[in-house]
Amino acid sequence: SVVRKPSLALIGAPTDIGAGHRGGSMGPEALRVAGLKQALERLGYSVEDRGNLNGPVNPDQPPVDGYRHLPEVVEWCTSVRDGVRGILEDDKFPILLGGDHCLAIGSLAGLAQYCAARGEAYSVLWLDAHADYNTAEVSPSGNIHGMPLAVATGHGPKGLVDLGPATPFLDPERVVQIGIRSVDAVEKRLVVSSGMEVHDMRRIDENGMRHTMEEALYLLKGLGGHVHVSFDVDFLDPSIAPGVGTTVPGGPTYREAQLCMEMIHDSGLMRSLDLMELNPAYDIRNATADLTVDLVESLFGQQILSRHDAAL
Ligand code: EXY
Ligand code: MN
Ligand code: MN
Ligand code: MN
Repeated sequence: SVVRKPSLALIGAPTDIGAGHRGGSMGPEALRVAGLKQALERLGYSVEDRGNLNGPVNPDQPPVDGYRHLPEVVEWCTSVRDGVRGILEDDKFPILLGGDHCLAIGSLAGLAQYCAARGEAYSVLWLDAHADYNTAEVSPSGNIHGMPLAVATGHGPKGLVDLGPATPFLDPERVVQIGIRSVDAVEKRLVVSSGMEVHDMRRIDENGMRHTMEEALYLLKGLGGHVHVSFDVDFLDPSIAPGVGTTVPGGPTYREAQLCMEMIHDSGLMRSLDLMELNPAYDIRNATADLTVDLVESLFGQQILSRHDAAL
């Protein structure tokens, strides 16, 4: 049977408000310059570019009560929430162009509102070098891009934890993380006790990417409902993706990353996507944006040869 390709809608959030370094605000445009829309259209998708959301400028201030730029982050995440929910309500597939990972609080809240209105469950596949599970009490930086999953699962400031239809708006038992290799001291304890399924780089070293993704996708398939992929580009090894704000050595190789994306595509589970933490200020010739687009093509079905036996 021919599966109808979803209509895709890009939405940019040009801000680095939650990050430790400036430059993520250029991420959306870098992805456009790298030809994201055209690449997806070549694969047969209809792609609408809804342009960029607006929000406050980055005031570049130190943390207040453990959070950097909390009021501005609330404004940006509210805008992202409404933009992503609007795309879903238009029966389209949202692709959020970041911008730093604090914005995933908005995309998750918008998805949660959409799913709650339909009595549907949702789960999250989180590709990242970082667990993003810090709280103000234990964060070494106060940067909210290190906190989105803690916030979504109810551990965060009032202005953010209540952005969804209820608090919490994400069940940690419905979160699978891939590629984790940088977790702070106390954050480790929070992650281990959270109930999230974490496939860190050690497990990937031992089991390989194929087995890791088979396990992850099997779990997500079993959970049922909408699957949201949050792709933090610093998931990738810095040797292939230097254009990010927070590099961590020892990430997936180009081939491991391609296999990861192709297996997500083959599973048919993905219903929405974040492309986060691209920071072309740390790049030359926009190479990381080009690589990101290349991997997104695999997420949406590009294959080396016509595949005869899908991985799943
Ligand atoms: N764990 C560190 C912190 O909380 O400041 C670094 C977080 C980096 C988060 C990037 C988006 O993935
Ligand atoms: Mn992240
Ligand atoms: Mn990260
Ligand atoms: Mn390609």
